[in-house]
Amino acid sequence: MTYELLIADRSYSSWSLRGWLCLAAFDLPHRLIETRMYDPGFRKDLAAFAPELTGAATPRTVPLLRLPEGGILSDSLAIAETLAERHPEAGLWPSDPVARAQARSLVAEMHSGFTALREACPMNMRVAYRDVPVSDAVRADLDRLEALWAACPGNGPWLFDGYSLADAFFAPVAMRIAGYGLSVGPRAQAYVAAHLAHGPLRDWREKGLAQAEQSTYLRDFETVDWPG
Ligand SMILES: N[C@@H](CCC(=O)N[C@@H](CS)C(=O)NCC(=O)O)C(=O)O
Repeated sequence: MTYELLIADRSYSSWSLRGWLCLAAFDLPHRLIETRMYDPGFRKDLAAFAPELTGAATPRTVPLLRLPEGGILSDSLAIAETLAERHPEAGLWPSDPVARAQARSLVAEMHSGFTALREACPMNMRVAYRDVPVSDAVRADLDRLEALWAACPGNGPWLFDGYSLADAFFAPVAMRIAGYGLSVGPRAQAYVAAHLAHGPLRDWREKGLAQAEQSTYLRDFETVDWPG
């Protein structure tokens, strides 16, 4: 028995990516099931993944995690916390209690915030742009991200000592900064580069490129080569 994770479009579904990184970046065994968000079968796939949840309880979003012993989790934050609790040896959170509290706070803020950036720059791991206009609200989100990242104690490529759930939750933001060519300072650029070089994320992107493109996510900016 292993975890089962239902995800959608790899190029576009940022919450799917977070849910998957919570497993894949920590080598937790899982079976992946894939659906497509704009496919007429999307709702049916969600219902089929969790047949015990019916009516208004039927899941509406991805990712969905099924525990080996049963039980469905329908939110990436719950997936992160549950996996960390079940696999303390895998180091999903930093081991130091203060660092762990800081990492939890970052993940919670990512889960509930940065809406201007998320709305203006939907994740699209297939294409990179240049000269993307940046609103004041998006700039404020980027400034906040840079400040939060700079306040982290990690000495290596990641926010804490070793890859943690905080990095998993910021991976889609790093992809937005890379893909939309958003200007950030050298330290944040190095952090984005670490994500671009991260093996699991590169593998996820490659597999996404093999899927059909969704024109909904294309923007009318000048394109450049993917930076990673
Ligand atoms: N709070 C949820 C958000 C999940 C979410 O919004 N997923 C998007 C894909 S990235 C989705 O399933 N959208 C389909 C829809 O809203 O119909 C989480 O953290 O997992």
